Amino acid sequence: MKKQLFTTFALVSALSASAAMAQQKMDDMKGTDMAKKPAVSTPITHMAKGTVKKIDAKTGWVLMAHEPVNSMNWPAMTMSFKAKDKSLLDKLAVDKKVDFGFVKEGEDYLMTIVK
Ligand SMILES: [Cu+2]
Repeated sequence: MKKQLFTTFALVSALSASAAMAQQKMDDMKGTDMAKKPAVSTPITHMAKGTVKKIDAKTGWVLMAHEPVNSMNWPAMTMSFKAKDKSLLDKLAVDKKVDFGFVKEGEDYLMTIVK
């Protein structure tokens, strides 16, 4: 009996939680472009600061020692990003510290902005 009551309670909480979440989502979308346009998944651009470690001009892969990225929940680390287009590489040089933006694309991180 006790167990059954608990199960019912858990179910009701789960249902109201998801209803609340759905409501929250709607509120978030109000006044944004997403509310008007059909849902096209636009990748989020994450901004980071980092020092260029290596550049592979042939493949466009760049090794970066980046500072923590809060929007990704990342600590500081050294990892590779793929430059979205080769013109971004012109703004990079080994040991240069840059602000850059990237998006997650499949399993890769695509560098889309270099400041
Ligand atoms: Cu990283």
